[in-house]
Amino acid sequence: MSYDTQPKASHFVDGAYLEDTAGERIPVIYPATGAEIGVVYAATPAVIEKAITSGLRAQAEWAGMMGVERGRVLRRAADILRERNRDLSVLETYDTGKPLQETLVADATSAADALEYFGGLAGSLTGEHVPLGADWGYTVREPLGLCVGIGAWNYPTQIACWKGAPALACGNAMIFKPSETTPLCALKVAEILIEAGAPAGLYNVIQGAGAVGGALITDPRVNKVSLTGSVPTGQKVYATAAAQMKHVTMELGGKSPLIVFEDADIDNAVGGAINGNFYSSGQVCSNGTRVFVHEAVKDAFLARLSERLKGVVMGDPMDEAVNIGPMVSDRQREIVMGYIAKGLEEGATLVSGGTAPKQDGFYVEPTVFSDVTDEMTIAREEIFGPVMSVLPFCDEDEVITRANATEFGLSAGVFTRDLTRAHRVIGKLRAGSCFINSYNDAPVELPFGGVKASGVGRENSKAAIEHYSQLKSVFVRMGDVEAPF
Ligand code: TXE
Repeated sequence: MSYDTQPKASHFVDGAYLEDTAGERIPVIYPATGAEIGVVYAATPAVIEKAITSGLRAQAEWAGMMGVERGRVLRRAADILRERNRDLSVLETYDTGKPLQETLVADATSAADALEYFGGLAGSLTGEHVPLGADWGYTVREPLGLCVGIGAWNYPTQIACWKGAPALACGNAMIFKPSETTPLCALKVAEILIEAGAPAGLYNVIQGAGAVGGALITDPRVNKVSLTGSVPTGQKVYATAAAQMKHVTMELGGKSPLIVFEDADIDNAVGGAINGNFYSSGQVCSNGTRVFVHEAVKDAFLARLSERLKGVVMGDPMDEAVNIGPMVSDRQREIVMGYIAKGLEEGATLVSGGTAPKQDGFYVEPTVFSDVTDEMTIAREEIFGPVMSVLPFCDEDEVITRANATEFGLSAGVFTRDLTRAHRVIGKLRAGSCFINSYNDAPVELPFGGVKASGVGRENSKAAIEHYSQLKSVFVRMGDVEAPF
């Protein structure tokens, strides 16, 4: 397949590609081969300044437009993303290594959903009238101003739009900094927004690692930061934002429980566990990596899982028959292999996988451990790779306590045919995004986000509007003002 992976320039600022090779060189590595397929340069102070000044100028113009006009631009961008889905999916695969089989249905399409959904909402963002006896008041929903989005490397197109679409719908401008590991896809989003009619500067993309992210969020002209990343980075970014009282949305890590009760449909539960551990080679923040399986069905669950694992096709992610691609980077492969070694060392039983095939690219086999205990490292820390831990349990109260015994609280899932138990258990699990008889669905209509260390705020749905706008309230006196003197 011939495809030009070298972007026209590193950044997209003020409506056009922009280059400044004085910044740190960032190689773009194709995870399936380890080959360098492009290069970008980290934003210099001059690039950052241009991103901020053009963003401020565009925001003033954009906020003055009618909501339906803003919405039309977003919905046009959604249409363009869908028309170019195949090209954008190929690029997503080059950027991340995720199989084309996945990227064709999960990345540009999900990004388009966000633009379409928030484009539709843009015209109905209103305040309210508040009667106050003879007087009255009203509220106005106003944009925050200039927002910064900082992305992780697992869903570069989706994250660029999950942050950009609600921000723009509310009348803000955004500067998006992709992860330095996957710099390509967000540039296409910026290009498409211009094509759809967004004013130059409204959605700028600049490259770089933590230093560039840090420079953006310490600038007093920036009003909000939305980060998808690890908990340690979230803590740093949140603290930096707090110093200037900026708004934040934090989508961070997880170590989520997926509970399979003895009355569950085992095939569906196995399907949920596969989706919640091996999709995108396990590089998904909401993954249900602690699979609690009732003792009575543990053997049946593992037997069916082993059977289904025969369907793994690992290899060239551009081959649409392939359903497991490489890790995003050599570093990530090393991190994952380190956790697999820890699992073996601490006495978990290896059911399948466990090795990194000796071939080009950063591959790790889908790996399942059983007899995992709550204290083991693989049951406590986010691995961010294709490693499933199966933990047996006997009793509902016991499994709820164990499921909640984590610093994280992003997601949780329950498989059972008992309707009341499903809702009772979900009600007691401390997690933001939950699933009953399913795992890892993320429709734009439902809020997405975590509790505890997994984050602050919500993406998607009407809830995201709260995180990209603020209310002004206005008291209107109809009579005379009474004063003490
Ligand atoms: O993430 P980071 P990394 C986990 C996963 C992975 C580990 C490290 O376990 O192995 O984190 O991945 C930017 N100010 N997750 O290093 O460091 C950074 O440039 C401002 C889970 O890629 O959290 C990138 O754009 N920005 C997670 C983004 O933050 C800063 C998804 C995330 O980087 C910054 C990704 C700073 N001081 C990794 N430091 C999930 N659960 O979704 C870094 N950045």
